[in-house]
Amino acid sequence: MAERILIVGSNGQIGTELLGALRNQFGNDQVVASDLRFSQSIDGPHFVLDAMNAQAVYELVKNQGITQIYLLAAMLSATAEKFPQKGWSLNMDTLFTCLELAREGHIKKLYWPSSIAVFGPTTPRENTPQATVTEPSTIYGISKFAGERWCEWYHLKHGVDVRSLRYPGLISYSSPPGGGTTDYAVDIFHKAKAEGRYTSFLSAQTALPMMYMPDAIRATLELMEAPAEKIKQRGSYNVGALSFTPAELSLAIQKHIPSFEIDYAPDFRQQIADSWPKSIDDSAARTDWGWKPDFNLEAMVSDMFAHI
Ligand code: NAD
Ligand code: AKB
Repeated sequence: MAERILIVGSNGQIGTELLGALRNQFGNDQVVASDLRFSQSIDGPHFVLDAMNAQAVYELVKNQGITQIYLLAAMLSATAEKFPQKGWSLNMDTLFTCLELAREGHIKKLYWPSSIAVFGPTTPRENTPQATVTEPSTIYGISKFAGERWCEWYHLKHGVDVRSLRYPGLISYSSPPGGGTTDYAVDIFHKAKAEGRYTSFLSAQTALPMMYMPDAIRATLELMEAPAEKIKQRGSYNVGALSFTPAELSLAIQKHIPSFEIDYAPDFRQQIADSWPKSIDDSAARTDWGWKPDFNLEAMVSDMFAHI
């Protein structure tokens, strides 16, 4: 049977790019986009769907003959600290709905992203291992960590084919980021181009793991295409690519815009960033299903300026 794929949360930073990549792979009509709002820019099957409405998700899956779901609807770290209960509900309830659809056999495969936010202040911060202390201090991180455990439980108890990556901060040009702590690394490009300067909400020396969106999309597709027996982590995989500070990113930007200036006004997101890893050990993903990033800092910055 041909695969028919539903993206839940297709209008966001990842969905915007994942939709095109999946449609290239599976064909336009085989990939169904859905989000809270209708997007004029999306061709092909596209529905307004509130992922909190489990019955509506179930009906769309049945009516559209969906075989796989990519669940991207979520509240990210900075916003979830402001709306903790709403963030918890959105992040957990939508996952349960999809895990149950898989357990009941309505879909064959589920992709659900986790995050470096599963780690916390007690985690080793350099080259953070796949399995280590996970005591997240944000609601977002707690929801991602709990979600990982539920994914593994559904796989072990019910054979659900659920797959996941712990994305680092993602950098892209097609759509704005959705309320995270790593958003500065996208905003800075737009402000550099438009105004020649940027005020960073993280301090100069705050190193965080990051990844350029083409690498993140390829990692996602490669994970989902890998034979099931190669997937040893049913919670979620560490995936690494880049690690840099705002000061280092600003130096890389100055190679394209020499007059670019940056200053620093850390806000509440600094505390979140300080609780996250600086760099990631992704050897499990490399060994199990062959993960390898393409973009280093210079290549990513050049490609961003070529597109924005
Ligand atoms: P985003 O905020 O840009 O997009 C999320 C989309 O979900 C939005 O279009 C929003 O309208 C939609 N949405 C929200 N509530 C919904 C609901 N009730 N029903 C249907 N749609 C709803 O987020 P993103 O950056 O694309 O992230 C997608 C996933 O990847 C999330 O789980 C996020 O935690 C994870 N992730 C993202 C990053 C990153 O840097 N972007 C890093 C790590 C993990
Ligand atoms: C965020 O900053 O919340 C996200 C993430 C790393 O999960 N970009």
